[in-house]
Amino acid sequence: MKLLVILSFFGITAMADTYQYTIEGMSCSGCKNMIKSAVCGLPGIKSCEVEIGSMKLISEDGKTLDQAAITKALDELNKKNKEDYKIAKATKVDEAKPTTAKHADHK
Ligand SMILES: [Cu+2]
Repeated sequence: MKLLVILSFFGITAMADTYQYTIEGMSCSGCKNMIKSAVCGLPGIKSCEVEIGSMKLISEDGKTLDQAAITKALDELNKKNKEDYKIAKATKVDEAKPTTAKHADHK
């Protein structure tokens, strides 16, 4: 919270934390729905897209994704449903930087 105030003070827009995950053990839309209900409701997540074998999460502005909570949610889901979902890869996605407008060559 303090950090957010400082960032706003300096006029820096607080950015969201975006991650793309590769998930092993998913094979159908049932898996997709289970992971969705286990992960998408976690606090601090603004956008949650789950596909078979992957998911993309975006935090609320100025917050970071709680990776431990996400892993824990999957672990609990595995235990409850005897599944074996596992995050094989987590890649931080850089926010699209504002593209400097390139002037088209008018000839
Ligand atoms: Cu399935």
